[in-house]
Amino acid sequence: MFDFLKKKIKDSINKIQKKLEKEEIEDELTAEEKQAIVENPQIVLREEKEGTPTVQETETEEKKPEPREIKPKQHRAKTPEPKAEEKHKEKETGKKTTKRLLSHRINEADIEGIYQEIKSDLVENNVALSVVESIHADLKKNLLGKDVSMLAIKKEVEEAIKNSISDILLEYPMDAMFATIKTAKPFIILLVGVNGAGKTTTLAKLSQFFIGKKFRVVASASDTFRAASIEQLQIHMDKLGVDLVKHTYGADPAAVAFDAIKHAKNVAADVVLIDTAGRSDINKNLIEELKKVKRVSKPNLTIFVGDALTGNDAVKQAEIFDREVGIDASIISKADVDKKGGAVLSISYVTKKPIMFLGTGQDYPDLIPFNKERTAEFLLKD
Ligand SMILES: Nc1nc2c(ncn2[C@@H]2O[C@H](COP(=O)(O)OP(=O)(O)OP(=O)(O)O)[C@@H](O)[C@H]2O)c(=O)[nH]1
Ligand SMILES: [Mg+2]
Repeated sequence: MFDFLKKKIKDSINKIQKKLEKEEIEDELTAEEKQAIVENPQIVLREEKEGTPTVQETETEEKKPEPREIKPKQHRAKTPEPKAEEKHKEKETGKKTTKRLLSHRINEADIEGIYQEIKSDLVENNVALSVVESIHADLKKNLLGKDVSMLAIKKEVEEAIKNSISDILLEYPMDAMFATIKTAKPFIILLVGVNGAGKTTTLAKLSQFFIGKKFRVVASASDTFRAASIEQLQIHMDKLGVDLVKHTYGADPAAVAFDAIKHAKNVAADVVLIDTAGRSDINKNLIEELKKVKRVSKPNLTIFVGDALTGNDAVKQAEIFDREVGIDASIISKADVDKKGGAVLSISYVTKKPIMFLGTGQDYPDLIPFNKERTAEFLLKD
C-alpha cells in the first residue's frame, strides 16, 4: 500500500544526498580545514589518487575531540605547505594525494532543503500537512548541527525520517486485548465510519480473526438504516457460523445492540461485534444514533473504519468520529488498492489512537494486524 510514498521518500533522499555531496566534494581543503582534520580525525577524509580506489580514514576510539566549525570558503587563509606528516604519507605511497573534506555539519539550509524535497511528495500521497510539519520538526531536532560523514548522510536522513514516522504510527496492543477478552465476557466492539468505508466487511473479517483465536463471536445488525444491510451481514455471518442478532429496518440500533449483548451473555460468547450505519455526510442524526448505541452497549473498543482510498477525507472523518463519539483505534480498509499510504500516517497522527489492522482485500483473511516498525522500515528500505 505504501508503494508511491516509499518511492517518493527514496527519490527525495537520493536527491538530498547528491546535492550535499556535490557541494562538499567541490570544496577543496584549506589550511584551516587540514589543521582541523589533524586535530580531529573524526572528520572522514577521502584520498583521491589516480587509479586507486577511495580510501577512508576514520577516528580511533580513544581520541574524541570536539568537532570544529569550518568557515566558508571566502574567509579562508592561503593554503600553506602541507604538514610534515602529510608529506611523509605522500612519500610512503609515492603518489600525490588530494584530500577532500567529506564531513558535513547539517545546517538550517540543509534541513529546509530536505523538508522542501519531501514536503510535496508526502502531501501528494495523502499525508496531512500537520504530519508533514511534525516530520519537519523532528528533522530539525535530530539532524541540525550534527556532523556527519558525507558517506553517511543518506543513512542519517533515512534514520531521522524513519524514526519520525515510527513515532507517529501507533500500534494496537493486541495481546492486552486478548487478555481482556478472557475476562470481559463479552468483550464489546463497536464499528463506526461513513457509508461504504468497509464496516460490514471488516466486521466479517474480525469475526474470522476472533474465531481463529478460539473466541466465540456474536454480531449485532445495528445498521437498520441502509437497505439490504441486514441481509448483507446475515450472508457473512451464515458463512462464518456466527450468531446474528437483528431487528427490522428502522428499528433502534441501540436496542439491537442491547439484545445482542444479552444473547452473548446467554451463550457465553467472548466477543460482540456491532455493525452500524454510515451516512454520506457525518450528520447530526448519525452522531446522535451512534452516541446512543455507545451509551447503551458500553463498548470495550470503538473502532473507526476508514477507507484508505479517500485519503484526507478519511482523516477528517476520523477526527470528527473521535471528537463526537470517541474512538479507541482505527482499521484502515482497502489498503490493497491504495498505493499512497498517507491516510494511515495521518489518521494515526491526528487521532493519536493506534491503527489496529489494515484491510487488504475483500476476503475474510484479508485483515493484517498493523505493525509500525515493519511499516516504517518498509517505507525506507531499498
Ligand atoms: N479491496 C477492498 N475492498 C474492500 C475492503 N473492505 C471493504 N471493501 C469493499 O468495500 C465495499 C463497501 O464495504 P462495506 O463493508 O459494505 O462498507 P460499509 O462501511 O459497511 O458501508 P455501509 O453499510 O453502506 O455503511 C464492499 O464492496 C467491500 O467488499 C478492503 O480491505 N479491500
Ligand atoms: Mg455496512
